[in-house]
Amino acid sequence: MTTYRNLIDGVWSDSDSGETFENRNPADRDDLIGRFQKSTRSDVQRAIDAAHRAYASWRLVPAPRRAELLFRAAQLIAERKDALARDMTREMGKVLAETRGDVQEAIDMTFFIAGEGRRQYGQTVPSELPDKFAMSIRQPIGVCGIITPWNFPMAIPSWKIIPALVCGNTVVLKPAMLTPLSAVNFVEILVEAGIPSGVVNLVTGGGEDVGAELTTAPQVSVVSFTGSTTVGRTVALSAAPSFKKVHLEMGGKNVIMIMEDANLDLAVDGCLWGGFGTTGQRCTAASRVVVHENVYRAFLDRFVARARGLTVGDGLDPSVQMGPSVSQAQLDTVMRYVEIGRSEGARLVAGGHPLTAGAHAKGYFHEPTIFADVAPTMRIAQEEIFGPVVSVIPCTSFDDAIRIGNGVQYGLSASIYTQDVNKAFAAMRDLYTGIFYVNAPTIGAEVHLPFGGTKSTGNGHREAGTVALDVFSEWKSVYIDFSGRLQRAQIDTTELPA
Ligand code: UN1
Repeated sequence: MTTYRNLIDGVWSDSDSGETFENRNPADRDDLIGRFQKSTRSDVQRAIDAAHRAYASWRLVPAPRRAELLFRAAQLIAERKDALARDMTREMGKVLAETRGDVQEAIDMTFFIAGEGRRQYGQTVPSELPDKFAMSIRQPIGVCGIITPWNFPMAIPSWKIIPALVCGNTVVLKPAMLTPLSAVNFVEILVEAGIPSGVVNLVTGGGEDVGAELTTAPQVSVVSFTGSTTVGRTVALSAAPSFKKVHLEMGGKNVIMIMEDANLDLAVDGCLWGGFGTTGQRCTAASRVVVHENVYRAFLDRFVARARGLTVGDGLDPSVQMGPSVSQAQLDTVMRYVEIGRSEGARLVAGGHPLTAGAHAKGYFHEPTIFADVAPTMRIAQEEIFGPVVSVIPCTSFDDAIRIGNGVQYGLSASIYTQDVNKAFAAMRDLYTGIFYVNAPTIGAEVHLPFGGTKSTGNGHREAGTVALDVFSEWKSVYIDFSGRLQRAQIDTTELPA
């Protein structure tokens, strides 16, 4: 059994605490994956100091040269995709096909953003004055504190770290305590690709120590966080006094709207994949399905039959379709919401129980669960559960569906199933979310378009796409006067020569 270390200033080192924590397989608690450093605020401070020192030279490396190292990293991830995916399934439970997808997102993001090493476009504009040049350039910001969740243990670190690096920043990464191995694997590859010492640092441990230090330390200029809305609020509050740039990517309660003209087979497939993929543990999960009353019964019967037929088990087994919840705490949350749904009067039509016998005895398994006849105001239709629980809500019209769809505090992703192009476009315009799908579920965003949400899902920033650079750079406007005389800008234009 391996004890993994923090990476600080290019050295894999033990925490000052002398303590470690365990990482176990959520499909089999007996499977101990490794021990990781339970880090202190002093460890984080050393990592921040290292990142701060490394920034002085990394920011001056030409962006195309920085990108060369990133291209090399993408290549290495691709070569090791299978082993990385297996480690990830073992530490967080989602099925191998999905962890391969997670690693692939890291590959795609790294190649895509490395390309930005040659494309950090600014603007060149005419000056108001003669013999004067005007332009804007992107500048790196400094040390970035990166705080990542367990549900996409390699993809999300890559979404944040790679754009931070290509812009010339340095990084301290705090991965979720449930998935530190994928973070170590990712950072090891960055080191192997030639990223210099101190440019990327990794510190494992809890939010109250590692996270708190990253969000308050004066030398950290940017914080990028993906996780729950509750923790996101804490991050924003603790980063506010030092005016850090804060990027938050938080909860979702995403809706699939099924209109009466929808292709129901397609819709059922979409709801299964959107609702139960990653065991429902995606911020983009389709946890609400709003169905037109005229097709409600037909849809529900098929959806329930298919959900009951899903094979739940260890994600390393290729015949398994849905893995465990990531932890006991997450499973407890799922069970608590099943109770809440029952007590609110929703009709439990599939699942509803943990799976504890036989092959399921040692993991955090739960049946794919569907509540029908859910009222839009019920807690199971309002609150993010982050588990395999889908609420099906009847609606009477297109307008009713839009109203229900928008009637939550979150705004990440939404989808409509319809054959009517007019309804599709109207819904695309009127759903107040950051991502929208037509005839596809709410999950599966691609790396080269912006990713993020409205309302309590985010704070106005986006990651992925070329706009990812906006979080990790700031603009400098540059004026070069080569006239050799004093020229006064913003004078009354009547003073200009005829
Ligand atoms: C997340 O759930 O935190 O669009 C990210 C998707 C994936 C990313 C999900 N590409 O579902």
